[in-house]
Amino acid sequence: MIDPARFVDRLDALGVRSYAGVPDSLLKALGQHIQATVPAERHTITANEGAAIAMAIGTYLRTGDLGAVYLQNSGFGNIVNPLLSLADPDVYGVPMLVIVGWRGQPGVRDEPQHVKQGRIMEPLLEALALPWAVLPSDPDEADRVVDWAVGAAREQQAPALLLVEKGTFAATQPAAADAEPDPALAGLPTREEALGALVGALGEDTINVATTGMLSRELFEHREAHGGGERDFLTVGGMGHACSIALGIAQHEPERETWCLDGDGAVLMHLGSLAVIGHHAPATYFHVVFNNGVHDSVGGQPTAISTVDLPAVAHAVGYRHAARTSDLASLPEHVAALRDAGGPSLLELRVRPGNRSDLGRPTRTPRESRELFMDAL
Ligand SMILES: Cc1ncc(C[n+]2csc(CCOP(=O)(O)OP(=O)(O)O)c2C)c(N)n1
Repeated sequence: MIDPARFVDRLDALGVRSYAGVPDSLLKALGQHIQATVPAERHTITANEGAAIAMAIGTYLRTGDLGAVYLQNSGFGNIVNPLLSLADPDVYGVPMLVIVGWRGQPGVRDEPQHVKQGRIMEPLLEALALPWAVLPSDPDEADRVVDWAVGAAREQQAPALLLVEKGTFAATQPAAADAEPDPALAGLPTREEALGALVGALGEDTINVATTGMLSRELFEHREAHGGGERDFLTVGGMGHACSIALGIAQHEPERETWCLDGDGAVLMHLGSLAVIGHHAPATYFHVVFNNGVHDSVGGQPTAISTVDLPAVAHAVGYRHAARTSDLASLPEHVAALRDAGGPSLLELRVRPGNRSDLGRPTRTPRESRELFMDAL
């Protein structure tokens, strides 16, 4: 296994000192080391993966230095556009290093949403016709491959990509459970408590579209324990698109309410979609953002939400009503206020990071869930 400090030091010695990316559980140890040691002006957690490629382009344009980008391969689709339309040697020829976490690698058990993306990673990388390699987990071999990739990027004036298998980086930080709890968060409910209280307040008739990550898993477990949930759609992949899936449903469903249960990282990933929801303004569309300030599902790395006034954003893009709370006892009143105002309306629910360690995963296949959902509608 590679010590993340050694990897970052090696890049530093090669002149690669700026980082941008969207966090990945498989790259958690590397991300934590970057977060802890690289100054904020040289490390940006971007809204989506394409923006990280764009930042590396900007870094190169201004400094002539290579930027490093990190992402989970589920975000690969988001980088293809700026890679091929801008950074590619056939266009501007911008060198950079792109570090891709390989979920769904053949032979490694993973969730359904990662399996095909994982299986076709190598042919996809071949198709890009850019320099790429799998990062070896042996530290000395890894050094050689990193040197080669940075050299190839410079020589070919091209992005070079490193595919990273599970378990390549050694964990160096204490587990979240050992870390000191943040006193500012102590009074906030957990996402799971807030989710249980919200679905209770919504009643049984709504259509619910849940965002990517732990929230969907928590909703599935809640339904397993308490029943219901026939009209829940779990957005197991495609982070950031739950709100547009809900819009597509609401457009064709004028009778029932459609509720999008979103995350702060996910809502920021494609924030432009809020403007489209506000513009089309379906009266049956409701949006709840569970804001824990971080990408909790992949390791708790911060999002940019701490400087965002989400209700103000919602108002500004045409939502009829928007509010914020962390008080679960007030949820029935908030739900009633959203319903009275009509859609699109938004509630920001402040919750604290973290999840149950024994949280399960959906036991139905996505295809089965989709069929049940459509039958229920
Ligand atoms: C396009 C894409 N990029 C990255 C991921 C990996 N990923 C899954 S969940 C998640 C974090 C979601 O954060 P947030 O919406 O704030 O919800 P939380 O996990 O905090 O509940 C990330 C980065 C993904 N599934 N898809």
